[in-house]
Amino acid sequence: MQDNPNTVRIPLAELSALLARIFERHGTSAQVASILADNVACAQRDGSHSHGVFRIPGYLSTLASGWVDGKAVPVVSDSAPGYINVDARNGFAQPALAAAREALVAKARNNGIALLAIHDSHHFAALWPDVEPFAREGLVALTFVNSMACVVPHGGRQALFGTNPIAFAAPRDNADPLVFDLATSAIAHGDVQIAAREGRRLPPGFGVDRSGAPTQDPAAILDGGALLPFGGHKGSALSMMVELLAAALTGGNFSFDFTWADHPGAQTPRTGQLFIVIDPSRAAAGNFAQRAERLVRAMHDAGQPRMPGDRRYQERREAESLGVAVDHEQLARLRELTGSHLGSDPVRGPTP
Ligand code: NDP
Ligand code: PYC
Repeated sequence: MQDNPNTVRIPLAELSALLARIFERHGTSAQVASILADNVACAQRDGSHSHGVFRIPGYLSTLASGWVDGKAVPVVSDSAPGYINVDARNGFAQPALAAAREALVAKARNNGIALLAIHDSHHFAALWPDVEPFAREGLVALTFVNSMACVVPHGGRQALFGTNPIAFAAPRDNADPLVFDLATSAIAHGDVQIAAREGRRLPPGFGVDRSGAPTQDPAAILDGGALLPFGGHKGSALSMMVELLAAALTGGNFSFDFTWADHPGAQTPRTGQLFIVIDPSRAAAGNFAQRAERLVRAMHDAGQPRMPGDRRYQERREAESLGVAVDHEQLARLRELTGSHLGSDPVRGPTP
């Protein structure tokens, strides 16, 4: 695909190192910085634009507000043969997953299935990086995260649910895993912000303004309005399920439980995340990946041109050969945020 003329390409490792310096300079531990930097850099690499470098200002204003603890050390409790709880201690969700991941995989392999329940965590990212690696190890994984009250339940009058994403990953036979990762709202909040910034109107049925009237104006949704679930009552039911699994079950906040009012600048939801990991080698059929392959072939034969995840893998392959695409001005701002922006530009050469 032709690059936008304002885009430069930078190696993934360089982008990740740059982001890690920024996170650490703005109040995280080195370990948290490295985990978040990899997550954001990989989202940017795969073209997950609403959760790539676009999110850095939100991470930094949240850290500056004192709302999240960027140095939190998660506490992992082995509560049953197939059940792990993690108290993220008001830190980010990804370090909490990292702390429990090895034990979770061991339990899934030993028992056929295992569950990881994270609470008091902040998830400000795409979910696919959390599940895709499980599928690369031959496991099936599901995850659920609730966020902040900005979605009106079906037929309701006020925002209550979060944008509440669900991600799923399953191994294939000699192919990249099948992965879907979707908000249960008609559109992710991040994409509403991007549309507002670019002055684009949204399709009908995505949101309402502060008086509850339908609107296609993203600014009206952000200014006291709200989003709607995708697919009417069906998306609303899935969003309710996410609140139950990611909050009621984990012990984290519901999306309507917290307020940023005392922390100006805070943007990250302080909620919970649930993982279900299954070892398909324990199944009666025992040939899950081959059966997944048969399904994919049948879907292609039925006319579906691509599987969920395929667009990301395509962007990833391009980034692996050309570098990760980043807007030139955005990259300059990132370099300033490291406090040592007299570096070399991967495309334009050394800064004079
Ligand atoms: P999209 O609607 O862009 O995509 C949803 C899924 O559908 C993706 O897996 C995508 O695959 C797939 N897909 C899209 N178009 C097609 C197609 N034509 N054929 C087959 N599959 C397709 O995602 P959302 O806007 O709902 O979410 C964006 C991101 O926001 C997600 O990463 C989500 O995790 C994140 N988010 C995070 C929240 C949080 O609290 N942390 C809250 C809400 C959202 P592909 O990627 O290959 O296009
Ligand atoms: O895009 O809806 C969203 C979102 C919420 C929290 C992080 N991303």
